[in-house]
Amino acid sequence: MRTRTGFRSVLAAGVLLAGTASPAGAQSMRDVQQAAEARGLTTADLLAAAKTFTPTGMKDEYIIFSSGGHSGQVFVIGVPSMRLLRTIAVFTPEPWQGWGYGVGEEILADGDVNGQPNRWGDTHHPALSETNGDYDGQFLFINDKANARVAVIDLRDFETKQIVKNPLIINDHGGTFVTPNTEYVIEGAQYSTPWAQEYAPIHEYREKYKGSVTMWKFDREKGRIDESQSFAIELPPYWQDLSDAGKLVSDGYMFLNSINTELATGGIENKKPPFEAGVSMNATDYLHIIDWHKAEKVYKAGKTMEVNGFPVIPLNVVIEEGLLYLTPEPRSPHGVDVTPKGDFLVVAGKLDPHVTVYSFAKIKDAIANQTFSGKDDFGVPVLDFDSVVEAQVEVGLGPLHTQFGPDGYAYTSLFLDSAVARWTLGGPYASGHSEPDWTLVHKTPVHYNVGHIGAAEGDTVSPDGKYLVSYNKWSVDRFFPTGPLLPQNFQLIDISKQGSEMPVIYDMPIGVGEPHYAQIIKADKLDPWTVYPEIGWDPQTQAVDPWAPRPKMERVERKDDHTVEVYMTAVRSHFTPEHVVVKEGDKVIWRITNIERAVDATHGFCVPQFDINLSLEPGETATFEFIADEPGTYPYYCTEFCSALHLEMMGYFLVEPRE
Ligand code: K7E
Ligand code: CUA
Repeated sequence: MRTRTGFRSVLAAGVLLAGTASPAGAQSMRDVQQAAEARGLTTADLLAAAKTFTPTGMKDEYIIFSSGGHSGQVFVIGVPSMRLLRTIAVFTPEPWQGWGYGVGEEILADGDVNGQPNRWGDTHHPALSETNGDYDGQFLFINDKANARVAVIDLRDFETKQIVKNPLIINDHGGTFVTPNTEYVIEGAQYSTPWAQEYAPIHEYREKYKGSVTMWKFDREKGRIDESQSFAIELPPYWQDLSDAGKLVSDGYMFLNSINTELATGGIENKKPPFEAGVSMNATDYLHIIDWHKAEKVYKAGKTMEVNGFPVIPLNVVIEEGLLYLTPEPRSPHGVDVTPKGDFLVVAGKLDPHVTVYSFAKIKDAIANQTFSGKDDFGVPVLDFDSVVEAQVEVGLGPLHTQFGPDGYAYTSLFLDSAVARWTLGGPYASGHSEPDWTLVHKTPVHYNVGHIGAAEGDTVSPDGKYLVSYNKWSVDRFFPTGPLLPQNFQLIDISKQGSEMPVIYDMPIGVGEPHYAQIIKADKLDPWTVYPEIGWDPQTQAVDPWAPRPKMERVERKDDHTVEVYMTAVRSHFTPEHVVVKEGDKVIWRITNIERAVDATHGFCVPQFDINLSLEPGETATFEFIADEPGTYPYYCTEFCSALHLEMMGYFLVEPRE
């Protein structure tokens, strides 16, 4: 709340500074004072502004890659300015980038679900590619929860290169996450269903409905997921949820939490317990501990079954080979996050005010010594809870997700408290901070109902600290009300100081989607192209297209009675050719190259009536096809205001009627 004390402290600070400065300095200090006073700003506000205000030309130190929720896209945001730099079109067509209107359609179509186009996605968990457990800035992966799809984005041009549809499952949620050298992109399932979209009545849940995790092999050379080297692991029909890969000491393992170990099937309309009650009936669910190194060997040894053409290690083999162990997790668990050294796993129970910290060393011992408290209903050994837990830290209400700093601090989002908790990791981390081990240090209120949080490089082997962003679900009263649909609120928190100083320093309304997780990478780890490497570059293959039109080769060529090929170039401020004449019913194969080499000299290209809309970045070539089935006279034009004579950058597409 703003009080008059705020104004007075601005004045006091101003007077203090003014007293020590030159006359010109004193005048500008008075100007600052006046401007602050006029807007009711406190000294804390001025300090926050000094930490975040980014004058023209200054670049951000970190870059956020944020999921876009059911917008199906990814957002790129600078830190500390909190400016939205770009959207990356992924599962949803996007006109500004020309994604899905002549270009990108084949990649989008690879994500079709049994031949049915689904031109949106529900993106939750972006994962940057890693080398030795650290972000390497090369690729970004993201899931679509609604249709169990995974997309690959190349960070040389920030464009989607591949979408794969999981052939086994309908939804995913425990992904994407990568193994420490991006050997695999992990996609855990969510709501159990029979394999491959088959029908089975709900009363056959226990027998027919399946849990799973899919290991997508990533080919870094090709920059694509290699579906032919990928496999899945069958799990009990729990609802596998968020997952994380082990690193350093726990490399070779992965961890998935789960809900609905009750196997609840809902049915409130038939007086059955509703899902929300049925799924949270038990005091504990199961953390899944999976040895993926071993699973890879089992897959390569061929101990798999084929489901819908995809290799799956069946649950009985999973158990026999010792690939999977469970251990209890308290009260509706959600996140599981591996500490930077890989030695502990932090699990938050949404209905438990504690986070539970598991020791990986204790897990290994319990597996070696078979310290089981029993087996689950499907025969999977359950590691004794007390034998594997290191600590339980009371952090507050509704804990969800945890991130890490470089100084032995962990941060957990508290959905119900609307706060971010800072607490201390124990053991080898104790030297980094002055507080005792495993203790809540501070809570910073956020606005409101935080889901995920992201710290700078906060889930790598070497977190940076400095900044943490609270990805809040609700903004309520923070901004001008944009009708009943309000933006979410990303709040930047300064975590550079130890102890209880952890202020919110910026609010960013995010009115373009409903993000979940986001990762924050040091900007200097990214090395994107400013123009495509050579003229005639095809971003879909990341290579020069031999068919790309070049200057002096522009033409309209009739191939046969029903096919016409167009070879076109674009440069400020004309397309060549400027007349394209075809006959009604012709198939038109249109190739166009932006031959510019200047940074940011992007041309757009649209053909009305035929739903063609491209963005051609410097050097880029694109090919699209359509049937000219509507005779008429259609101006095509450049949609990017590229030059003083941009309005003149046009031509006529003439479709002659056939007799
Ligand atoms: Cu907590 Cu889908 Cu990661 Cu949303 S999930 S918040
Ligand atoms: Cu090219 Cu406008």
